[in-house]
Amino acid sequence: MDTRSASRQGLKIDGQRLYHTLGELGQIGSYVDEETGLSGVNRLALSAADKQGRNQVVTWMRALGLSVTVDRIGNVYGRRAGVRDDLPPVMIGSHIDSVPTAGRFDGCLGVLGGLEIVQTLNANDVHTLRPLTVAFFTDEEGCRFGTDMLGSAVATGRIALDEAYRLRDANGCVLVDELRGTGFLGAADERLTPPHAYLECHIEQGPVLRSRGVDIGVVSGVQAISWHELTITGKSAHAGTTPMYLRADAGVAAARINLKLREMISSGQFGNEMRATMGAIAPNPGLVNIVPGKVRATVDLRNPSDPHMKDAEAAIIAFYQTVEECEHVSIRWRQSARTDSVKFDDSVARRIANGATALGLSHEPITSGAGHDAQEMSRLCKTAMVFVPGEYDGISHNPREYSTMEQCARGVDVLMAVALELADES
Ligand code: HGY
Ligand code: MN
Ligand code: MN
Repeated sequence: MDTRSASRQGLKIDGQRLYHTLGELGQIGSYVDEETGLSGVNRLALSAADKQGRNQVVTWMRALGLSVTVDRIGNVYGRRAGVRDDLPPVMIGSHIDSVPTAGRFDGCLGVLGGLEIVQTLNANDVHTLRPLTVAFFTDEEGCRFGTDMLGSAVATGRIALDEAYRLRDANGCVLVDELRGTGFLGAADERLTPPHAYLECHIEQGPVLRSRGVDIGVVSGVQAISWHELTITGKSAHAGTTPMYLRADAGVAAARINLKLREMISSGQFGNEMRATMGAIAPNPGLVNIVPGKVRATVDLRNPSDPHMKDAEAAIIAFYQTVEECEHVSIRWRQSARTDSVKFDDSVARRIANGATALGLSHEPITSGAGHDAQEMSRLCKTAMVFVPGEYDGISHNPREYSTMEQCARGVDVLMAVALELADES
């Protein structure tokens, strides 16, 4: 069968249908954000909302005629047969789990964009030489069980399945039990057979593309990521009667570490693109008239340079010791996530740039500030990403997250053009 049927020339997805599907999935786990009055999304990994979202996407996969496979870490693969169905597929994927204060685009654009491509190919009777697989990976965000890109890291061998199964959330819930509870503890081998290529379309989640008026980001790679979980233990004491010199204030210790991160960045000693965040700061008992005896906190370091990242990690770990001595506290810390910087495949990135040009879209190379499943998949096969701009400075992990229908449709049109090229490679 000729795989290059004429109908694929100038093929475009249905942007309205894509946007509608994004809105439908965005209703699952939706809540009204107090601060903005906007509808946010809370589909924490393996929560009831995530289960509902998963079932919805699997229903859409099956309605498109995809054969669905669920593996032992809950990754879901929807496969569209190729003329040469024996060949490794081209895979399009991302995630549908979210942070608790999400918008409706992060991750979902990549998964629903893949389904929109399948629907467009079906509608135009386009057959590809290679199979096409649309995937969503378990717990990309990492904010519930403490380590990001979990499903794709297990699929590509960076994290062992039993290590993933033992992870616990802040309430002590064990990952494997939560996975079983969603009904997505599958039977398929979690170690993925390398696809021919992997593509991911994602919102930029930052201000660069929109501020430059660029339609498409050709993602060259992802910066290094390092997460620490800190347990700072001091001494709870009366806020009024305890003299300052007798205190072991875990709250001050956490504050000093947070300020140190800011000083490290302004020093320029770790390059001028380092980013650091103390996202979680939970004092205990957390009451107005008690010196906090314990603080659980997190440190999130990002740096496009691996050597600078290593230096920054060494510097902040040394500072933990300084704070222990000065504030008379103890600090236990755990490396909860760690990935080196990743460079994507030049040939696929070039195809994305050429695809954008052929569609009359402007494009620029960009390094991803956020982590993505693509960085894990790049260990298995040639991989690259398509970024679309976001409004409101590209804000993300916030209900204000917003990309227009045109921005989303353009990204998925480029994704489809490149996927079709790669799917015809023998
Ligand atoms: O944290 C990240 O970069 C991604 O959103 N999980
Ligand atoms: Mn994401
Ligand atoms: Mn995210």
